[in-house]
Amino acid sequence: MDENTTEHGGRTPVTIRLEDYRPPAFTITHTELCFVLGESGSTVRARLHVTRLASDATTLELHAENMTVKRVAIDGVALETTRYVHADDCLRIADVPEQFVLETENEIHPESNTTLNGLYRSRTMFCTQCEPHGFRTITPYLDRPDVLSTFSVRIEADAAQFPVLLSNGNPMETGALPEGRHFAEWSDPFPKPSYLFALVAGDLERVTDRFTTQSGREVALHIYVEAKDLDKVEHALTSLKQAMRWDEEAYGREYDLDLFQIVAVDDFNMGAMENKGLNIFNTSAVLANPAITTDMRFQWIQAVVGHEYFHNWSGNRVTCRDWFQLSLKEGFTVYRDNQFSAAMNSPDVKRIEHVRMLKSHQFAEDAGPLAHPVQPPSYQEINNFYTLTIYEKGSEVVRMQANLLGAEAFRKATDLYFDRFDGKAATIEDFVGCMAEVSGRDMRQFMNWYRQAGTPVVDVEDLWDQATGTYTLKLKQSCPPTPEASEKVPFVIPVRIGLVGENGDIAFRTSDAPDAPLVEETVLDFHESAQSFTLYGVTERPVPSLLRDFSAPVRLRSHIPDADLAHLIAHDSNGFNRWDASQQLAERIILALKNGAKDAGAERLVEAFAKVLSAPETDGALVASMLQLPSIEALVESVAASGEPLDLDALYTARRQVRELLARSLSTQFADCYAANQSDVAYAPSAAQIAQRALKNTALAYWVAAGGDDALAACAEQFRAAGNMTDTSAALATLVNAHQPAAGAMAEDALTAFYARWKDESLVVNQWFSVQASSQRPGNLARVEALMQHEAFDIRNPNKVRSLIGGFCGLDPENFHNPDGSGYRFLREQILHVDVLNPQTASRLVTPLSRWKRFDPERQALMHAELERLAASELSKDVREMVEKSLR
Ligand code: B3K
Ligand code: ZN
Repeated sequence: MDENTTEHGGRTPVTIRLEDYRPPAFTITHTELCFVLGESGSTVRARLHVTRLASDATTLELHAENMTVKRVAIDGVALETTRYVHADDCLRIADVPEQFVLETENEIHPESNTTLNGLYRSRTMFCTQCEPHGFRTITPYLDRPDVLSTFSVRIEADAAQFPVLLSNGNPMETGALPEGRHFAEWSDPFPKPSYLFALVAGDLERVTDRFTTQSGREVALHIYVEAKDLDKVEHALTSLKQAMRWDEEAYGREYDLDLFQIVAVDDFNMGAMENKGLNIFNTSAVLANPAITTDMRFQWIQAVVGHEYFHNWSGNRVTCRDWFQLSLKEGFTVYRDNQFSAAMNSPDVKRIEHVRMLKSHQFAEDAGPLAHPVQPPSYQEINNFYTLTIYEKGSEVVRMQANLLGAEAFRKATDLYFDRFDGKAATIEDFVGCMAEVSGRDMRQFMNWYRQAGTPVVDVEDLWDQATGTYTLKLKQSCPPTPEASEKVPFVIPVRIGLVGENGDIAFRTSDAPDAPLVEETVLDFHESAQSFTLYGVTERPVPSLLRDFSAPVRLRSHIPDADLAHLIAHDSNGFNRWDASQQLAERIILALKNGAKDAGAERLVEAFAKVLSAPETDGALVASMLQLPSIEALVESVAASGEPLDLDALYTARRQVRELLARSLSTQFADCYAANQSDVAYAPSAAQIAQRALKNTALAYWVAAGGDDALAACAEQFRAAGNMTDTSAALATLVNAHQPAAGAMAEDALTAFYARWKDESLVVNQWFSVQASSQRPGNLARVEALMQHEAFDIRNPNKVRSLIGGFCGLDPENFHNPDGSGYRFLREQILHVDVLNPQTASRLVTPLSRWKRFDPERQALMHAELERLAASELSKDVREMVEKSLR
């Protein structure tokens, strides 16, 4: 009964395959819904205008989960119960005509729905989450993305408790009903799949604004929040208007309805959802003001508001044919939100943040048992496929196409895509087909990025011949085996490079023709297993600046000497590659120390950092990024890729040693930098101010790590006096992780004061949980276990689960990896607790355990045993798929 099979799984997992995709046998052209919302149970009446598409189909099969079907009628005539069967999550109706109106009435229980999927209660309000399969728990339907219908919706509810009643599209009638109830009607003229349906009923306040589109249409913008949050809406509203303008300018995409609504909801499984005309947001992804929100969060909110808005074209107007095409909308939309964030902020730093995340987390996913291609060939539970690979690698794959085509052709190709598939359900092949058609490029080999999992490895050797002035790069590519395939065919890898000489970039020629122009950068079209590229006119010894801006999501291995990396840190014209060189050099030193090297050459990093700190022309945010050492996750992946066994304890120690060495050697510079970046200008989340605070707080953390009491005192003073959450929370995190003897008591006082000040701001309490959960103090599990009992912790709220449980297992997982196995046991227990309530949130918690093969034999055995214990427990389909795949 899924889009690909007529088999029903029940409790045994069924694998759904892309190759089994069949177009729908029936479609629904118009959907009329009436919701009667109640305290215990709600009624849904539907009138579906159905048309048969496959001439031999006589039985209509609708998805229908977790509901009681009360009535079924065709064209106004109620059906005998012999004409239909509701079993195995499917409503089957025999002998249906070619075109008809199907009426159904069913009962559901949002008030006891803790899954946060379908229609549910979040505190005082009703709301929905339908992507990907929530709608089938609301009313019987063809709940698949290639069935697109217009919708008319009527909502009836108690008027005092739920004064605001919202759905997609345009508001129609409202009115009073007997017994203190009222109703509202909505109509959405744009055909959409059911996953984009939304309903909200609650006691909400509205902030309004307006936007004039490029063609002069007026759009009303409404953001709904609880009354106490009215002072936290401005940033989202500004971000929305920026996003609307940017999409017009960058992609020529204009908003289509007269109304755009956002609702903030406390209990939500992810960041936000792009329902047509009625986006629903996790409060954490929309509410902000300087007192409660950090700079990073301000920027993230801007990106999420943009992302959901951009879906109106890449997702809603053009949707996905089936869920194997998920990256069609998600990869493309992440690419669009990255471009938007880069345009609004520091482009280098935005790129760095994205690549840092990709290398720490997506590379790990791509190298582990849960690796899958950007277009997966199969799944059991589609909710498990909202992954970093679909989103972030998917975005890199779109980015490569944009760069291969160049800005102008890419814009033509996206115009063609949006025009050709408007109002339709498309595939990844349709998207890439537009790229090929516009550019005339053969994209067949490029499709390997969508069909093969794994991070390609590129090995580089180079040779400079001073006599001939030629510089030759020999590149080899390989890709480790992943669950879907052990043999890989070559990828198309665009390698953007420049050459850096003594005083900056060197110009060169890409051919030996005498009239070939001099260039400072080129993109190598690397698509065979091994290829050589020669550059001409290189008369000065070059240091190669490879894979500029991370032009392809690959792991690059070169033998550039340490001294040359240090040269790149100081002189590369490409800001991203300056950062990348700093990371490579730091990584080399950390790994050498881990392996017991007497002289790891750490002074070189100290010198390089000293230069960076004293280079006033560099963007402060870029300096702050360069000073950040590679994450433990990224280091673990590098060790694994090198084939060496991992000694995690030695790795932690080595990373700490490098950090402390930098802190001690440069403590005066860090103190000066901290002082120089103080400011009493009124807070704004502007790129310039964010850069300054990032640098100041990075310097503070190093200065404190140098061990002095003056630094600790400055940190405590910042915590006490800070006028914004960025400075407050940076000081708090630094205090919590400081090593000075006095730090423990100071951190406790700060934590107590922080909670007392912010206990009524749920989003701030999340930060309070996560700073404690990720503390690197030994024995931190006891604190986390105690916090699980805290009055502010609520296991039903995904934000709280992510802050506390996710914070302990994810941000700096040293305590999670305690060799006594206590962290692993704790996680298993929490997965089981959460799974009973909310399988989607529980399933995400499995990820840290899925990485078990990365670690030493003792840890492997402990992690494996917890996975085995999970596998032997009663599990949701979501968690079972993650656990079983992790064990393979
Ligand atoms: N499309 C939604 C994600 C839905 C996740 C369902 N488990 C949000 C987004 O990517 O914009
Ligand atoms: Zn999305």
